[in-house]
Amino acid sequence: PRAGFAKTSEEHVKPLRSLLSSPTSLLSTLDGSASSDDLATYNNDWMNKYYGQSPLVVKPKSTDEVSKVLKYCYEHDLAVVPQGGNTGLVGGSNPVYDELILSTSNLNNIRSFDPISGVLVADAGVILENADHYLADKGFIFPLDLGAKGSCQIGGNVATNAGGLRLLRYGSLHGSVLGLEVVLPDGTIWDGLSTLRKDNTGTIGVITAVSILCPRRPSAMNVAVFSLSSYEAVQKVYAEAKSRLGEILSAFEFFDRQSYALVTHHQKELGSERKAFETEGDFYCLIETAGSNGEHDEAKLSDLVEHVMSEEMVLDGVLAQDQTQFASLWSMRELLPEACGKAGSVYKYDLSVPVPKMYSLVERIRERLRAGGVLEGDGGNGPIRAVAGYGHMGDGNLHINIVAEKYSEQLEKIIEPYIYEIVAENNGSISAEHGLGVMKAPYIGYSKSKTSIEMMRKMKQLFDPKGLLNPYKYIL
Ligand code: FAD
Ligand code: 2HG
Ligand code: ZN
Repeated sequence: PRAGFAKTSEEHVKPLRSLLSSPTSLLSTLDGSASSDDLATYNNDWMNKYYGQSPLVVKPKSTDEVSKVLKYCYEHDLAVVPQGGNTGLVGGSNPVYDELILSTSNLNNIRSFDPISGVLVADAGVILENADHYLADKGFIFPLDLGAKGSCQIGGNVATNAGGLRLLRYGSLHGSVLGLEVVLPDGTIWDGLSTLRKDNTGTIGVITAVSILCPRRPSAMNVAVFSLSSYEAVQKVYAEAKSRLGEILSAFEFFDRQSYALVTHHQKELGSERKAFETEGDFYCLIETAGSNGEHDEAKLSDLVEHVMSEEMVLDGVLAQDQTQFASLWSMRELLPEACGKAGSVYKYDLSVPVPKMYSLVERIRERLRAGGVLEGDGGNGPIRAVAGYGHMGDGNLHINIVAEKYSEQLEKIIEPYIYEIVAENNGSISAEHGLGVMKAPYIGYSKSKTSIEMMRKMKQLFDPKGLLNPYKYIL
């Protein structure tokens, strides 16, 4: 039920607008400055699974404005949801009831870049792809890449500690975060931009700027995709890739036949050409190399390709010959969330499981759905259309996307908490990289001990004593 916060009502519109330098920085159905359709983009999530009811969005243009808005909300007991690009996949970025939405979209300046140290200081609302393009011009790279790069914002990335496609190379994003500027729930601005720390805030403050250590952009990159006959074969190729590519291995992703079918269909609809495999398989893996000497890297990758082909570890392989093919091979993996979304309503699970056991979870979920009478064979026209398994093999991070005809309580009950039980059985985590949000708040006990949860609760209480920031999420 809705907690006892004040209602986000009309009386707050004028005072809040007066805190903002531009009248267009406040959108509300309460004064007719926006329609409910205008607000739907902010209220609804990327999957169309979570729908908020907020009548008010503020889009401050400076840290100072964020501070004034939060101070006002604190004094008037208004709950607030910070929102970046709204690409989160666990319902964390949307209101549950009428919480005010504080969007960081208008905080979008790059503040500084030092080409000697590689330190980038930028506003939280800078879109990830824009930050990376800016860095590319200077020979640097953002130490995070993910399929949502065109919309997600670096503040949102840091708040969720997003993992992404190159964690294998650059490590956890928090390892690259040198500092943050944060506005606390009562409006206090904490300038931690120049200090060396790797802490994130998420629900205990609004990140307004980040300082990030960016590596040099590798001058030579290549990618290969293989089709394989079994998950065991994927593991063998992974071991070979690690030993034969060593320091130039920068990503190792895998996906199954069901994922491949969905993405192939989606790419056809998009009209994008892609080199097909002569022999398709039950599994696919994508290997990326990144280094500083093209010839050396190519020799290593060719050696790997030759080896896995001659040892019949793979069925077929495609190696990118140019930049266009590089992007097109990557798109096979990057477009997977979108491909699943186009095929139906998707139940997404983002799990950490020991690599050898990873795929058995996908099989167990399929069995469970078949036993429940909602999945026939591999899918098709029943309530469940497909179960796709893919993920960041190198990070032990499995994504299960259950594509349903529509979201229903009956389906959810078949899947949850069963899926979390089998994760706990395997000592895994129910949230590898996407966070807990609304979706997993009731299930945190499957991955965290009572003591850890209590510590998190105390931290939250310390920074946000009124519990105004992003309520109903994360910890209940
Ligand atoms: P939002 O979705 O707006 O917010 C996410 C959470 O962060 C919310 O709880 C919100 O309240 C909070 N938040 C946002 N901004 C701030 C701020 N400035 N201060 C405090 N809190 C804030 N995730 C991965 O980890 N790896 C992937 O490979 C990956 N791929 C994706 C691919 C696609 C196609 C999509 C749609 C999503 C993917 N994600 C992935 C999910 C991922 O969490 C987000 O894409 C991204 O990190 C969220 O950034 P955002 O700006 O959209 O944040
Ligand atoms: C990815 O790895 C993202 O593509 C999204 O983390 C995963 O949509 C998903 O389940
Ligand atoms: Zn992922």
